[in-house]
Amino acid sequence: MIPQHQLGALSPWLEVWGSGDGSWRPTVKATAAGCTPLGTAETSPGLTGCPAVSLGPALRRSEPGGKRLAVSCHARSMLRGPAAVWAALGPLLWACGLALRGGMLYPRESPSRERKELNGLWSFRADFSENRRQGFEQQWYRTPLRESGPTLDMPVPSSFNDVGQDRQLRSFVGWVWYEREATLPQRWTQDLGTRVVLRIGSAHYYAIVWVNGVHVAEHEGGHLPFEADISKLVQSGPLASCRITIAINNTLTPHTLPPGTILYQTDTSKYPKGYFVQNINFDFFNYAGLHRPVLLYTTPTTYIDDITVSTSVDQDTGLVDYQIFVEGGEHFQLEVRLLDEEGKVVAQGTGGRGQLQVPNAHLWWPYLMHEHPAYLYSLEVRLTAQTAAGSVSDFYTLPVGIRTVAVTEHQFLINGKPFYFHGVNKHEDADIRGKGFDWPLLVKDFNLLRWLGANAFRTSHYPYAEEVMQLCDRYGIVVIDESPGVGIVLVESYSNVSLQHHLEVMEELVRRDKNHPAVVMWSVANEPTSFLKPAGYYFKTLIAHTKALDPSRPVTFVTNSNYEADLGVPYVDVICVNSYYSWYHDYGHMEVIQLQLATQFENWYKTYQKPIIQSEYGADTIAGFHQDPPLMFSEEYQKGLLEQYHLVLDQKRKEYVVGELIWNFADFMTNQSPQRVMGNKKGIFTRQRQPKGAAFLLRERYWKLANETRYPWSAVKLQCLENSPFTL
Ligand code: GCB
Repeated sequence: MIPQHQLGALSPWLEVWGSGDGSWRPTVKATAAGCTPLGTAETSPGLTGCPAVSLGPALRRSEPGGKRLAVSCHARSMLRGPAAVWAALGPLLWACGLALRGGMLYPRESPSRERKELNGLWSFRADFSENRRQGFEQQWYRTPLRESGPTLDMPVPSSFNDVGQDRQLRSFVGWVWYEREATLPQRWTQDLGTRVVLRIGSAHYYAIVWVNGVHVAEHEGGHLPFEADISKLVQSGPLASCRITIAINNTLTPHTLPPGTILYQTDTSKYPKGYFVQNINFDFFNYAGLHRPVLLYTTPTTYIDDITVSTSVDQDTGLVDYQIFVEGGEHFQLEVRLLDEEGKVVAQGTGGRGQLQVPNAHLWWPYLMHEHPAYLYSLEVRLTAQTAAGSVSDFYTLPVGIRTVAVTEHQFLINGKPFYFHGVNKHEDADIRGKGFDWPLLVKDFNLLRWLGANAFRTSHYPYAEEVMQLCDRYGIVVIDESPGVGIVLVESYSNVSLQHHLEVMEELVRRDKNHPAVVMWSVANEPTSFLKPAGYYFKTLIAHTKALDPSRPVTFVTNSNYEADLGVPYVDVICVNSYYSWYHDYGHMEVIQLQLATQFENWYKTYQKPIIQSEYGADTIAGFHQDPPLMFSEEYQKGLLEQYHLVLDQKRKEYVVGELIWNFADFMTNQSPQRVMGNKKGIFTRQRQPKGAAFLLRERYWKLANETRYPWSAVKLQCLENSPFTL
């Protein structure tokens, strides 16, 4: 049992526990740790169906860090069985889930919008105090961080783990504190018609934000952006600068995504007092910090808050349905224009929703599927609002690709044509910066993808930076967009608290990525224990919710369960299967691969009649290890194993297999273990992006596949010419 005072130190939220008597008047048991009660309070049903929670004084005084209210149904209700619980709770949780408000448009400059990047060096301190709460007890956010103790220089964006020489910081679990001053242009602080927004691209895992000592935002989950309107704060005084403080906690629990657990070691003959480690069930290092750009941007006070675009095709005419959401005012007009790549207006409209028709539309095609892939139009939105101060305008331009996606019993169709995924799985991972966003790395990766002839990747195992998705749109690299639902293994991770959070994460992901033509499918999870009893309801709910959020794209999760036992696959549109024949079993016996792989495909297909993607396969390989005849970990073994897979894939892709994604694009860092030699070495490129032998093998294969599957069929052969491939 974990000592409660210590759990309290690490777990940043409160929970609301339902009484589960069916009437939904749950009592609130608030805990700073999910364990230690701070107080109780009665609740009453809210208007939206969400429980309106009124908190007792103990709770209102709750410690910093204890903020999030989650809805959970435990104990007594569970005794009555999941079905009864869900009959009562399901609709409520859905209603809560759908309550996510506001848009998350990527902050672009326009005549009405400015942006100021806050990347660079921030002040930093990890709270090594025993309960990790000294920062809250001493209110480090109140005054400049340097006044409460020593600070380090920390680059942003970057993970904090690998930039220093301190072993303890590398594996630190708990709260870390970031701070920097930002000087603001005078107009931002003096023009009350300007809205100033602070945007954080990704803070892993739980973040609390203060500006000039005032709490402005909180967010759970790395990998997705969040923001705070700080206009009032920066416009209320004589200051032309503001101090931004961000506290981040990388503690994972069974209910976070990804989940994790804290293990306290209490045997004092073996471990020092208070010793604990964080355990995870996923195979990558839990890098933490401010991983993506932090920036300030402006809009007018009446502004374009969100745009949703969905496209379809009627013969040669492209149809662009749009919906625009405005905040901050009631009286406004909206005009939209769609421009082609030459800047010519091809369609226009007015109002908050409508359909634009584009005769002879250039469709958005994947890389190597068409001679002009990735055609992007620009949707220019202009808002004119009447305010007390007169008329103001807001402008936002969104890239739009016109394309369709569909799934049949045995095909994945893009623009009505069969699409075969030949690509990779990636990680956001590199030396020193960890998961920190880095343009040179990103451009290198895209150059390698195109060199390889890859037309797709999966964002294994969490959403990637927005800039990555933008490049996919521009280059035609098709994306299976995955949530951080990786390592869902424990039965507690199927609880209602977990499901509620997972629903919210899917909302945040769809809200962020819905307009990217490159995104063709959502993946809600990777390798969950989908054979466990609660998995059926969990995935049914999660997938249905994701489809409700975005009816235009198929939804999947990636399985490694047995085809007869998997309780989630009945709900997916495409079956994504991971397998490691002759790697994690039958070690060294490549001769069994063909039989085992063919059986795998046949079993899944005969059970479900759905298209299948081989979503992972591969072998750890130490670059430079050679052995012939091949032995495990040599470059020859990696190539040999892939070749065996390819023999079967070449048969089954004529039937119902619609893709193959190698594990992995590049070597990446993991936790230390006897199975990992400074990380996972299944990359076809090293962590420094140099090719192993398998990269050349795959390159030959992918270009051959591209030539077989391109559209429109022409006599012209595709060839890779440095960075600008294409036809000869
Ligand atoms: C898997 C996981 C991936 C691991 C990989 C491996 O099935 O999805 O996260 O890294 O296997 O190399 O074991």
